[in-house]
Amino acid sequence: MCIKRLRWLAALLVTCLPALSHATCIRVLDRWAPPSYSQVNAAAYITLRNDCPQRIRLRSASAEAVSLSAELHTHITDAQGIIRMRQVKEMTLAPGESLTMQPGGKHLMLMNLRRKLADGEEIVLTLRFTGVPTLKVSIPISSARLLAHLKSRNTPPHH
Ligand SMILES: [Cu+2]
Repeated sequence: MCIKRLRWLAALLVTCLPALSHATCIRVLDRWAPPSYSQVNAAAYITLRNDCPQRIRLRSASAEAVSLSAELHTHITDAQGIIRMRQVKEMTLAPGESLTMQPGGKHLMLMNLRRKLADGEEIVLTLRFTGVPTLKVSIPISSARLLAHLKSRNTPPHH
């Protein structure tokens, strides 16, 4: 296939994509964040499902009302076996795939909080993607979810 035809195809795709990609084809399956107590930064966890026909890339997040910036983070185990947080450029979701954020795994990091995040309140996070429109997600601040997570970690596995 010649380059010209490829260009034409690409132009056609760009023209058609907005019609295909709709905000509702990204589903929010779960969302929560622990209270911040006195921390400078706080984590937030969202589980997304990609019901769109194309691969989706989560590129950035923000929560202007409560933090100066937000970053996409994951955890890695370094050469010394120590688990550390790492910023990532993006999180990708193939069609039909879910992206689960959870403590110890992928998460959104709210950097330099403007104020404390109190149990029971909701904050709004803005998620920006490549491929689908920007999504605003309301995140409940929940100490119960944090406790449930800590409890599940301390429960020995059943056989
Ligand atoms: Cu982090």
